[in-house]
Amino acid sequence: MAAIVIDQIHLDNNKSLRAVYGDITERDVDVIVNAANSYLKHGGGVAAAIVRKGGKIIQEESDKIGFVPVGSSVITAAGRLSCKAVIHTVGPRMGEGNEVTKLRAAIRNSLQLASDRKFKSISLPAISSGIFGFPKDKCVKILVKEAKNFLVNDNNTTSLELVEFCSIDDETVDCLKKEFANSKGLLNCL
Ligand code: AR6
Repeated sequence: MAAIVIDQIHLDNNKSLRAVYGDITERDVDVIVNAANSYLKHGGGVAAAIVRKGGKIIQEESDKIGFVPVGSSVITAAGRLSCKAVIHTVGPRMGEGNEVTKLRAAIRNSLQLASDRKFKSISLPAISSGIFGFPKDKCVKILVKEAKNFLVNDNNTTSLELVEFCSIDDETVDCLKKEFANSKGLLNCL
């Protein structure tokens, strides 16, 4: 499937946010993010797609890591994927409590880990908003806000130049379109 860039926001500090309609396993970025569970058993959703395309090394390295608390992120090889690594971040399951705080942490920690590894570009899926049931529109708002804050606040330190949100889900893509339009409006008012 050929990816379509839906929209892009260029921040003042030469860093960018991008929304893409496509398969995250095919993105040409330094690192992609997997929406994982705490046991790193990549059985369904985007996790299964990543292991299917990248190969069993990703599941093997995940098994060596073992347990990851909700809101935290770890990194493995990318196998046959074109990116250099995969960051596995654990979002909350809807209903477990404190979901917004946990989702924000899951996003921030994946951006921080990418930055610690000196990566310049990252692609994230709509973490928690599939099998884990977090509302899609709220997820997208949190994704865009956290990424924007990270790029602006970590201006002097982060290696990241491009944060991309990638989705194959039509409803999520619509939410991304709206959120990017809203964010641009806000930026223009500054
Ligand atoms: N590219 C981009 N987005 C995708 C792709 C893809 N190839 N495949 C799915 N999505 P989910 P979660 C979208 O369920 O809610 C797994 O079993 C999907 O449409 O993958 O955090 C894990 O092992 C949705 O919008 O993640 C965990 O147990 C978004 O990615 C659990 O699911 C996230 O959906 C995690 O559930």
